[in-house]
Formats: sequence, C-alpha cells, structure tokens
Amino acid sequence: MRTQVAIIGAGPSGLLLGQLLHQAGIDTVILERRSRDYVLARIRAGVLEQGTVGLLDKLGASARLHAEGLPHSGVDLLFGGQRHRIALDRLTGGKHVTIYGQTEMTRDLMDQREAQGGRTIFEADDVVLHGFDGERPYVTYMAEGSCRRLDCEVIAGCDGYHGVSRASVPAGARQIFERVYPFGWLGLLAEVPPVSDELIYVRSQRGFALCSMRSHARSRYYVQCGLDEHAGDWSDQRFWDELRRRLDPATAEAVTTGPSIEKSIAPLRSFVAEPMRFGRLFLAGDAAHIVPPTGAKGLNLAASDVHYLFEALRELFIENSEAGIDAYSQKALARVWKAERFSWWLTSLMHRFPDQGPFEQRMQQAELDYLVSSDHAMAALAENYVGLPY
Ligand code: RFL
Ligand code: PHB
Repeated sequence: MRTQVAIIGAGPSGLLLGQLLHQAGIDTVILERRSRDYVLARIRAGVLEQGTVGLLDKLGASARLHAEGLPHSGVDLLFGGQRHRIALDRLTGGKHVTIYGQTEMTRDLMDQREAQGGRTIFEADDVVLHGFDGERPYVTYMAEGSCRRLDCEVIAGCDGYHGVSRASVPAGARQIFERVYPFGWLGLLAEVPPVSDELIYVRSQRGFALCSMRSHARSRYYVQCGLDEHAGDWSDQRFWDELRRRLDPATAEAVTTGPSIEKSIAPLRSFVAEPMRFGRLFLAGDAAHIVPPTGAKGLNLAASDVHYLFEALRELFIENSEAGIDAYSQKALARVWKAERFSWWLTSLMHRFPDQGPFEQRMQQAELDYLVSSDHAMAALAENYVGLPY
C-alpha cells in the first residue's frame, strides 16, 4: 500500500491531522493499534480551547459540538473554604472554553473520516517505522495475521506517550525534559447533574479536587490521590465522601451522588521530547509531550501541534517548499513550553505535596490570595486557560 502521509495513531492528533490533510487533497492512511470501539471507550479530556473548536469548524466536523457542547465563560477556584470566580470572558476580551468530551470529538472525526472514505487500519499490531532519515520512509505492521508494508513520503507520529514513534528515534538524537509528580488523580464519571454550572478547581488540606462535567446530566469529578492507590480500593461511597470533605459546606451539600460509570487513576507528569522532527518523521500531541491535566491543556496542545504540522505539510506537498517542515519543531515547541509552564504552575499551586512544610503551605495560600485580589494576576491565568493564540 502507498500513501503520502502515514499517520500512526487514531487519537485526536492523528484524526485531526488526517482530516485536515484530506480536506487539502493530501492522501493519508492511519494505523491504529487498538479497535475502533476501544478508542471510543476511553474517557479523557473535557475542555476545548477556541482554537481547537476552530479547527473542527474548519473541517465541518463541529455540528454536534455546537449543539451539545457547553460554552463556559468562567471557572471557580475554591480555597480556604471560599469560592472565587475567574471571569474568563471579562479578563480575555470575550473568550471562553467549551465543555465537550474528547470521546465525542474523536467519534465526530472518525465518522467524518469514514463518510469521506479515509483509510484507517484498526488493530494494526507491531507497527515499525523504517527509513525516516531518508527520502523513502515506510511502515510495516501486522494485520489479520499477515505482515504488511505502507510506503509513504512522511510519517506523522500521533501515537501518544506510550507509542512507537518517539521510541524509534535513537536516544542520542533527542533530549527529554521530565517531572513526575508525587500523586495522581482518581477520576469518577457518573450520570448525575454537575454540582455547579462551571468547573471548580479545589485546593484543600486533604488535597486537590476538581468538579467537572460532560453535560448537564453527566459529571466528572477528580480527587488527588497517592501513587500507591488503586481505583478498586475506592468504593463509590468512599469517593463521594472524600470529594465532599474537600469542598466548602454549601458546595458539599449540593453534590448529587450516584453510581459511577467509570473510575480510574491517572499519574501526573510533565514531559517534553525535543526536537519534534527527525528527518521525515514528525511527532505531534502526547507522542512528544505530556502535561499534568490541571490546566486542561493536553488535547488542546495536540490540536495546536496538528495545526502547525498541517500547515507545514501543505507547504511541502502543495507548494513544494520545505520551509514549513524545517520550522515545525521550533514553532510547535514554543507554544508547548508555554503550556507546560502554565500546567506545572497551576499543579504546583493547587495540590498538596508530601514534602510540603508550613512555609510552602503559606506560600501557596499567599499566592492564591494574591491571585484572586488582582485583575492582572487573574488575567494571566485566564489568557492561558482559554488558550494562547496560534
Ligand atoms: P492519544 O489520545 O494517546 O492517542 C494516541 C493513539 O495512538 C494509538 N497508539 C498506537 N497506534 C499504532 N501503533 C502503536 N504502536 C501505537 N501506540 C499507541 C493509541 O491507541 C491511541 O489511539 O494521543 P493524542 O492523539 O496526541 O491526544 C492527546 C490527548 O489524548 C491527551 O493530551 C488528553 O487526553 C489529555 N487530557 C486533557 N487534555 C485537555 O486538553 N483537556 C482536558 O481537560 C484533559 N483532561 C487528559 C485529561 C488526560 C487524562 N488522562 C487519562 C491521561 C484528563 C485525564 C484524566
Ligand atoms: C475533565 O473534565 O476531564 C477535566 C476538566 C478540566 C481539567 C482536567 C480534566 O483541568
């Protein structure tokens, strides 16, 4: 089989890139290790920046998002027993974020790709990348019991943090920057109305918590937990009790509980691999970088990478110019590092760290008190939260 761009991974990065290239008349094949159903069952992000929505608009894949997504013009910070609203719209000249599950966005993109006859090979095993340091790269994989070969001009590594693409680059050719946090997030999804119309980020003596949602009828909650904890040890009752203990009395009282649909623990990590290009291999999204989820940036960074990569590949294939692909890594990394900084900062501000003494706790309190007393400080948070321009 032959194509122009072999895309590894059918997550948001791979699907977005595939559709943008298709719209520009550039041929792609996506190789995905998992089944379609498996990919669509993963519960992940929920907050979309306007830039991400703009890409879906450009593709004509946003009808359901605009019908069902919830525009949010503010978020709450809860600390010291008090809720403080950050007015995203007022502080950013009218910008907002949209609550729409990553799962739904993935489904919309898959449906569009299928309707347009785009090729996606699900359950492609043992994907191996070859020859990307030269002009004729290709990918081999196992499907339906036989080994197949996909010839291409470019490989896009959109296969997430655990994928094969970044791992295919010789260690000496890339530099890794990493911080692993000494805690995780235990998340719970339930078919109950959210406690509040907007998200609440909580700093409490018992640790961080987040009240989020997928719709007016479906809530997503998180509590900070130890790295040695197991989701199986958390009954629904234990989760709801712990969440309530981290909230102020009025909010705790207003939480509607119900049986969980999903419960899982995610570790928190900051990670960047540089550069994002190796010859004819380009990394995008979680394959190149990870942020802790506190800033809601992971999916949105994947979208901005894809925007830069799409423009670079359009220049390569349509205008026959390599200027775009030469600049891709530098352009994408400039935005990645700003989102890394924001996610690290908000994580450091809102969580309880095991080695935190009384001094560090007072510093967190003082920074939060300052933040909500200063429009300048709140505006800095707001402009990062709604997403830096690209
Ligand atoms: P993905 O989504 O991991 O997709 C990669 C795809 O590649 C496939 N794959 C392979 N395919 C072929 N061969 C191989 N060897 C392969 N290895 C892997 C995988 O099966 C998969 O289908 O990466 P992508 O596309 O770069 O997208 C990144 C986002 O998924 C991620 O950044 C976000 O989910 C992060 N994130 C959030 N981001 C936000 O912007 N806002 C949020 O509110 C938000 N909340 C979150 C999050 C991530 C979380 N977890 C569980 C990590 C909340 C959580 C709890
Ligand atoms: C979510 O709804 O899953 C979510 C929202 C905001 C975050 C992280 C996760 O910062």
